[in-house]
Parts: sequence; C-alpha cells; structure tokens
Amino acid sequence: MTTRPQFPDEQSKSGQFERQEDAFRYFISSDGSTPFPAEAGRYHLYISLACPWASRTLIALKVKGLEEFIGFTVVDPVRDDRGWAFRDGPGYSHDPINGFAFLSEAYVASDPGYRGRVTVPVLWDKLSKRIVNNSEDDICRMFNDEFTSHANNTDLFPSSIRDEQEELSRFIYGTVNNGVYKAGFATEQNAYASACIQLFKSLDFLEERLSKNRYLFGPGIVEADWRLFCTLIRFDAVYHGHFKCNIRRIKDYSNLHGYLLDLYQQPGMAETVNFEHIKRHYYMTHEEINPNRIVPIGPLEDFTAPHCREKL
Ligand SMILES: N[C@@H](CCC(=O)N[C@@H](CS)C(=O)NCC(=O)O)C(=O)O
Repeated sequence: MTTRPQFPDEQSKSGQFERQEDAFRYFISSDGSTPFPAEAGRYHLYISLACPWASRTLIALKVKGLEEFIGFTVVDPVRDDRGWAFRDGPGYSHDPINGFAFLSEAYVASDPGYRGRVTVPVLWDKLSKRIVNNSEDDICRMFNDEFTSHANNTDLFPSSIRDEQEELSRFIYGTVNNGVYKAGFATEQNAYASACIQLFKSLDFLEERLSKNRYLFGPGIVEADWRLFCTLIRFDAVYHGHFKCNIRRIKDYSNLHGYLLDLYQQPGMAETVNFEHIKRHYYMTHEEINPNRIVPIGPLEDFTAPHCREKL
C-alpha cells in the first residue's frame, strides 16, 4: 500500500522523497563582479528557526559576526496550506522589511511565474527588491567569503581541507540532513527502510570519526560541523519519533552526543535553537504524518551538561 505523500511532485514511483532544486542562485560579490555587491544593510534573511537548512544560515551569520550588517526575520513555525507566514508571536514576527504576510510574496515578486515550493532560507535584496538566493549552501558560502570588509576572519571553509570538506558535506547532506527527510517522507516501506538504515550507517561512521577528533576536521569548527549540528540538535526531539528514525537516539552515541553539546555551547549558538518552534513546526505542519497534530511533551534534554570533549 502507498500512503499519501507530503509533496506529491517530489515523490518517485517507488515512494522515495526527491527534493526540488533551489530556484534562486544569484551571487553576492565582494569585488562588484556580480549585480549584488556585498554592502552593509542591503540584504535581509528570512528564516524559520524550525528549519535545519535555514538555521545553518543563521549560524553562519552569527559565527561570521554579520548580524549588524544583515538583518533577519523569523517566520511563524506552523505552516498551513498558504505556506510560511509572517505573524507576531514568541520568537517570530511580522515582516519589517516588505510587510509581506506570506513568504510566497517574496517568491512571486522575484519570479511572477514561480511554481515550486516556497522554502526558507531566503536572502532578500532590499535595493532591487528580489530574492538573491534561496540555497543555504550558497548563502553560507557568501557569508564566509564575500563580506570581507564586515565579517570576522573565522574561516568555515579552509582551503587546506577544501576537497575533503566538500566530499564529507555531500555525504552528510545526502544521508543525514536529507536522510531524515527521505525516511520521514517515504511512502513505501522499502523506501523508508533503506533511507533509515543508510542514515544510521552514516551516524555510526561519524561516531567513529568523532572518537579521534573533537570536530570533523580536527580542532577547528568548519561548515560541515554546523551542517551536521543542525540535524543532530533536532534528532531526538523530532526525527526519532516523527520521522521514525528510531534505531538509536543521538543520546545513545557517546561521541556524537558530546559533540552536539559542545557545538550547542559555542557562543551565541543556543540562541539559534528553539525547541518550541522545532517541535510545533514538524508535528503540526506535516499532517500526512501526524494527522492529530499533537506535539509531544518530551524528551527531557539538557544541552548545557558538560561535554568532556576538550581532551580530544
Ligand atoms: N534549500 C534546501 C531546502 C529548504 C527547505 O526545504 N526548507 C523547508 C523547511 S525545513 C521549507 O521551507 N519547506 C516549505 C514547504 O515545504 O512548503 C535544500 O535544497 O535542501
């Protein structure tokens, strides 16, 4: 039996979830080589604190010290059939830049014929009044490389590990970040099982890798770490139950769990995590998976506990 898919246009015949491509891929440049120069105060980020992809851009913004130069607005975590909306509530707000009621207005303003899914994150250009980019990978890269006159010199993409980081990031994206969605949005038992098994194989591999090094590439935190963090922090609260990724919890992995606490305790990072938004979003928005929209109370977790990773 095939169940109803969350996104019918992104479902293969064998029940696999196949994510749409990001639609807007313009680049901001520090040297004026593109129509979008890296000017302070010109760009604005629309995000959801529930979303792992969007949260990664907020993390990059903070890690690079760009908050003063690029503002951000958080959408209502609960999405209905009108898509992401701007409303005032705890941790989210109306849109102070354009007064949009729905994020779809930003997509239509940028491409009146846009027919795809309206997703976060969105990087908006206040001057040309359009979306520059809605790919979190591109946005993190631009924050790291292009705002050279404004950002600090933390390097999330060191050139010394360029190829290895790209390879590991692809692997984390395919089997972990998107792996939980492939399991959760599968509409056939086999599609679910293969995504779930691959996900845990990858977690086992990362657990082993993190037994030797404090972070994925040694003593310094890079983009691949934040990419993994965004899935790990949501794992026990939503992916384990809601997406049925329940072979183990992150709590059951000693290295991954310590690593997760360590990253959470980095300056400013706890502010990027909002479990109210995370749990309400997933459990209340995906009605195909959770029709009664009940949001679980647990799990009880203390991300401020000692992580004991300094010794590595
Ligand atoms: N850009 C990301 C995907 C971004 C994304 O799917 N964000 C979700 C939130 S977690 C979203 O906005 N979904 C809106 C929708 O499904 O209608 C990618 O290519 O992997």
